[in-house]
Amino acid sequence: MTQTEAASDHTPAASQPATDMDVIVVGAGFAGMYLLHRLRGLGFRVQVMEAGSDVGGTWYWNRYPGARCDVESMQYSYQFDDDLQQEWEWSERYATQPEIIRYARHVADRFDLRRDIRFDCRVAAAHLDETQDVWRVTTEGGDTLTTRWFVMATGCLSSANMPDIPGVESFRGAIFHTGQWPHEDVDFTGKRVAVIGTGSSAIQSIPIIAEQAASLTVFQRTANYAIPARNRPLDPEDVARIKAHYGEMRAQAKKMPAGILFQANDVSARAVDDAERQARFEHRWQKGGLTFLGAFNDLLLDEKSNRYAADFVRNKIRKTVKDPKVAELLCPTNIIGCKRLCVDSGYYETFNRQNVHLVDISGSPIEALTESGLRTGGEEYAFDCIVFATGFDAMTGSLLRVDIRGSEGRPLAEKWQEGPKTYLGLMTAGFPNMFMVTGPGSPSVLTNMLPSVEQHAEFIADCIAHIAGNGLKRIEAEPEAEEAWVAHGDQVAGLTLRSTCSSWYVGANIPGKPRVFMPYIGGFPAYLDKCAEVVANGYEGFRLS
Ligand code: N01
Repeated sequence: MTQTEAASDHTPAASQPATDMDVIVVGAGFAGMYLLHRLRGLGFRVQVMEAGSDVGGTWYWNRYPGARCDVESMQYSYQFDDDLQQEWEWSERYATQPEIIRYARHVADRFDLRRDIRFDCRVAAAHLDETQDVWRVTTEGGDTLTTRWFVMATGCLSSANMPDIPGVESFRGAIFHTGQWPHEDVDFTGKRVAVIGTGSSAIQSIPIIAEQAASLTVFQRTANYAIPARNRPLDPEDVARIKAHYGEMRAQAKKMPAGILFQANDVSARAVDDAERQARFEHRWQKGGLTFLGAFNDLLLDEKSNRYAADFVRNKIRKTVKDPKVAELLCPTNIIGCKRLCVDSGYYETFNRQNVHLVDISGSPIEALTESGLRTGGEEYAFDCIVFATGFDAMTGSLLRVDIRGSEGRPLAEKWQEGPKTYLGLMTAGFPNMFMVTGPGSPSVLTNMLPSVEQHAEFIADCIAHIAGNGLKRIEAEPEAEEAWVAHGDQVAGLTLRSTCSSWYVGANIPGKPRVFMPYIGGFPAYLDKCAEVVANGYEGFRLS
């Protein structure tokens, strides 16, 4: 359907009550911005509500030192508008957070999005009024707006996880969370700094904080694997080459399991001799980045193959870190890639600095924050600043923090108390006319998020236009289709090593969270095919009425 056809078609049927808005979208990150643009183009009245003061979503909040995307900038960008992708100039292989925010602002200005975004507006509740098929959306400020369609575009990693450690209020120094970094400059010069956590955010920020701080102490519960980024300025010739064939490249990328174009090696790590295996790992290590796991086709499927890759990285850590005891502590023992792989710039080298110390807390959790620092293993440590790089209540956190109630007033939190269930990660049965972008059950965090959110935004916008254009009022996931999708998701998750460890993918980082492998791991192409089939079969698995 063209945009013009839909715009003229979607006018609500006369029997439908007037609502303040046709669509309310929560979140002005890359998903919310594109949804606004697309839905507006289809002729809908759209209101985006955004808790932050500007666009950018996850990149608005995660502005800690060293924050940078670890998907290459030429791929981590919108593709819906060719002029946009031709004109925008990325400066480095991996874009910094400030550059990504500049890009988000540029998109907001270019498509005149701000006039339909309410900033500093956190949504507290969304309740379905089933008598009228209307959602009532209430903000923390107490305003209520009605809407026919309600879309949560709140991101997968946007609900910061602040561990429940006693004494937080007694600490006299400054506390930071990487996912809620202040917008003012933070200067660690001359300060004694603690970083708690060794995930992607910590691994990016630790080398930068170490350069500033008088001393930096890293509290590590689980060692993590990091592959060098090998970041560099982009070569104008490479950029020109990509831009000359951007469409082709994007199409090729969509055929890759993670939606990221790279040279995958379709050979088992077991099928080659040791010399060749080492050479292939070394080649990937020198290239840098997440595609290290593409060195062989079974690194996430076969434990022995995985061990070859893990041993390779452990040996690199031992060669890099001079103090053998520290090196050993930094060597992860779990499956590589089971927790999300990290990409670093000088992380392991940082532990060779005189002012950097590593404290292993795997056997003795942080007992308390004190007035002057923290206590663990019976020892007191004094700090001026404590940085929590402790991650997020991933995938479900930002959805469940809003009081969402669907049919018969049933809270989403109640429906998902045993774990999230969705159809395609887009809708959940019992919550008609409510969509999620990259919800649990979508490939989302296992893919390049930009093409993933674009695909979702297009699916949702086209679906709304289809319903409205056909004089219908309501769409809802069928419980049977949802169960089948959840079962399929569980089945494919069970085939990989990724589901075997205590990661945020399974909710293991949040006490009490049900253990469910949340993202869909069947690959981006399989997911795209499924969505296309669903649409071709008249929104199969959804109940339209
Ligand atoms: O969070 P994490 P993150 N006491 O959950 C530790 C994306 N991302 O913000 O492993 C002590 O990975 C926890 O320990 P453990 C990316 O998808 C992307 O770093 O649970 N420690 C772990 O070490 C990434 O995966 C980019 O034992 C505690 C750390 O804190 C995701 O965001 C950059 C603790 C949390 O690691 C999340 O990354 C940044 C406690 N009570 C993030 N609680 C790029 O694109 C938790 N920990 C580059």
